[in-house]
Amino acid sequence: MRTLSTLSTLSNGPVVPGAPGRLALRPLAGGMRLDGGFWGGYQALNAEVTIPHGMAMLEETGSLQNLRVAAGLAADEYAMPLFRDSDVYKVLEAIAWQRQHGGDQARERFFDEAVGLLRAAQRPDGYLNSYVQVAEGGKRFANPAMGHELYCAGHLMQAAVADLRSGGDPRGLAGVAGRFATLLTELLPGPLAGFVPGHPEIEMALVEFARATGRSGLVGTAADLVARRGRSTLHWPPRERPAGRTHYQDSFDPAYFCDDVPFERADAIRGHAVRAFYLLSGATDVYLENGNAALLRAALAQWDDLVAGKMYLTGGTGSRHKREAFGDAYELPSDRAYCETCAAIGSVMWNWRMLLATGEARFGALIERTLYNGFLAGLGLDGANFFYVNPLQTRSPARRQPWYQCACCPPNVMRLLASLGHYMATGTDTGVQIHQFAAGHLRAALPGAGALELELATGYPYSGELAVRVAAAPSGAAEVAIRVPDWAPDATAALNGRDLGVVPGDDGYLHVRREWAAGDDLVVSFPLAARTIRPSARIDAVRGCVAFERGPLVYCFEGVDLPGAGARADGLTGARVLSGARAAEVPGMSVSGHTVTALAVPGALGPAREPGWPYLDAVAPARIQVTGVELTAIPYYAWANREPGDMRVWIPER
Ligand code: FUB
Ligand code: ZN
Repeated sequence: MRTLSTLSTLSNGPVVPGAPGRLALRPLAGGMRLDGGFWGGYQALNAEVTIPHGMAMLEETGSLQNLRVAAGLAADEYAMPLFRDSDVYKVLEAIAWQRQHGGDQARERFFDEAVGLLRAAQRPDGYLNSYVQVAEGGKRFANPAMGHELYCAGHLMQAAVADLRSGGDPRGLAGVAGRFATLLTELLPGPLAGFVPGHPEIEMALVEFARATGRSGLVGTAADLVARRGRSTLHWPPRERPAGRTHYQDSFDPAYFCDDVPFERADAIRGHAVRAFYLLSGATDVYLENGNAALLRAALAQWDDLVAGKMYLTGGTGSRHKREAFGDAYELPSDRAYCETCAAIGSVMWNWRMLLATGEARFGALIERTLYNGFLAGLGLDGANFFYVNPLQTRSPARRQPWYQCACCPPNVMRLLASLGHYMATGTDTGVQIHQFAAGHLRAALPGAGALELELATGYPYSGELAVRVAAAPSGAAEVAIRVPDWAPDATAALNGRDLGVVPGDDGYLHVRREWAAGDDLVVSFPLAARTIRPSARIDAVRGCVAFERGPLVYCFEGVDLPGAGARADGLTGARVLSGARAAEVPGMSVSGHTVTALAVPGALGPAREPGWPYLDAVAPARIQVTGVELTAIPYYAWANREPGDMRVWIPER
């Protein structure tokens, strides 16, 4: 049985719940230190390339200038969109988390200068929003649906939490955030009593800020904001239109804002995907603090709805470009998939909270699927080019961009990668649970028994072996639990070379409980054979197609890998895999200098143009000449890093 008697050794990561009674698992103090390996490599790339790139882009694209203008230090036009401040906050958050892995003078100088600007721009009563101050003549909270003031305030608070937990000065960024939080505690119950923020984010931020500062009253403010939703007050265009404004380009109903049904009664995941995930994260955080079980019940129901038919194989979400929204169940077109990178990040953030709340392996499994696929595809292998949308099929060449006019995704990637070690493992009073597999180090304090310290070595996701070496052992027995992915039910484990003959428990974890000694070696092997995946027949868009996975990776085909690629104008259009074909592994393929295990799949290519029209009777396919080929699939996250071409995850089976 799991016990969490104390939170005395608090984590310094992004989610640090204060009420042990509501936690099945607790985050580890220090998280997992990522040392090299796949994710350590990405974290280093983030530190060396992605974050500095973000710092430069904030200057180049006017986000910092907006703040200078708001502070009265410069005169300029406001650089839209109106939530630019949030990009600054997310980069600051990334810098703060990254500080936990080693400081850097240039990053810290940037951080301090930005905090100086924020201080200068903040109004004496604590209000801060460069758009409202510069472009709206200071008219505050006039546009609840689209104004993003509390969205930006939430990102400010999350950045401040990261700073506080990474040794920052409590009077610095946290001072700025604290003054805004105080203003909100005055306004929200009073003049803003009917205000519902159009884009959730403030809810989880207030809870985290409460946890990090001890201002527990802010949890009530967050709970109130969650409870306000669901009365269909949010609408665009606004029901009461400002005088003189008649033309609105688009319209958004309450469901887009998750404002159509009170959270506690909502059992469907719907609306704008990022809004939905941020609200779910905030509501789960509120549950973790105040124990309102109706919030957890609704979150669980929405999770079931998500995985039952509103999520792509990659863990990506949002089937509709229009409104960046979830579609109906099984409405999962590959080519029109939106799958915003921020939605993948929001899903990881929420699933981590659900894992802490329930201890159930399915949440760790979804984090894994999303991290390796839907999320990671959003970052180029060079660390400085991004995708905002992550479809599962493109016909025309897709090019990654160094930044976006609406730049929510790139800095979101930065903050997740910088804090990633905190999403890997958890602890209880009697042991540790390893949910994600990475090379690194972790330390779990076990009350009254000392600490269990583990060194983890693995070539995951390309090797299925995870070696766990005990660096320091507690007194008495302790348990190491390792999540066993659904695709590896025949995982094996050996302790100090002796086969343990253990199988995963019904809860999806392999449990090894014993008195550990320093130097003990636990080696778990997950067989990584390539798998052919078939979609439910309910998903119209990919009926008759298959996809391939190996370990946690979803694979895709790129036109650039076709034999004679340059000469084929129709790219992958005529490509098929042979019915029942098995994929063979091709280790050591280089994709722009990044080594992957590719898959070779027996397939066929039709002619560049099919004769006649594309609706064939039963005998007609025989008229179409096909050539046998070996098709190459690479991990989906690595696509669009070579010559531009087409791509598909799902491919017809012949
Ligand atoms: O509205 C702020 C952010 O911009 C959203 O989270 C993204 O979906 C993008 O629309
Ligand atoms: Zn985004």
